[in-house]
Amino acid sequence: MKIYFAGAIRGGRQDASTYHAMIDHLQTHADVMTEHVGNMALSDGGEHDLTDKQIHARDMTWLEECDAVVSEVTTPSLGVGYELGIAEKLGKPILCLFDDGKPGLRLSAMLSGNPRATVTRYKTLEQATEAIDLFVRQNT
Ligand code: 6K6
Repeated sequence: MKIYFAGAIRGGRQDASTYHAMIDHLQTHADVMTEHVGNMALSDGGEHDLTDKQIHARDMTWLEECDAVVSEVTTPSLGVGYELGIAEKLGKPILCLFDDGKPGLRLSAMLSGNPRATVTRYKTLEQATEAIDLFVRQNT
């Protein structure tokens, strides 16, 4: 199973270690196409090898090729929101994971009210990985 993992990059890297742990867990079940999202050395403004145009083209191809999308949506990100809109139109199963333990953050109604997305609010990484396991089982 090919998983497209989405998480904030220019939106902010404060949750990068959480993305890393989720990707590590996902890799015990599946092929994660976007492993770089969990790379803790990747900053929101860091150097990279590809132009923005190449990043967009590559990520759109991977979205078309994936079997499902898993996203961590606590840090708001234009790129993640865009990817989720495209994934919905492509008919991909979508899991959105939102850390409910962080004060002052509210999930967009475009996700929390979206019947095409499975939205899980978690407080511990264990709760998030349980939701990932269930989502993978239901979509394999
Ligand atoms: C490194 C530092 C700054 O930019 C980079 C390299 N950029 C990206 N590389 C790979 N995927 C990217 C990059 N920028 C955005 N994306 C995609 O959009 C990822 O799949 C993420 O899920 C999402 C993040 O969007 P923003 O708006 O938070 O950057």
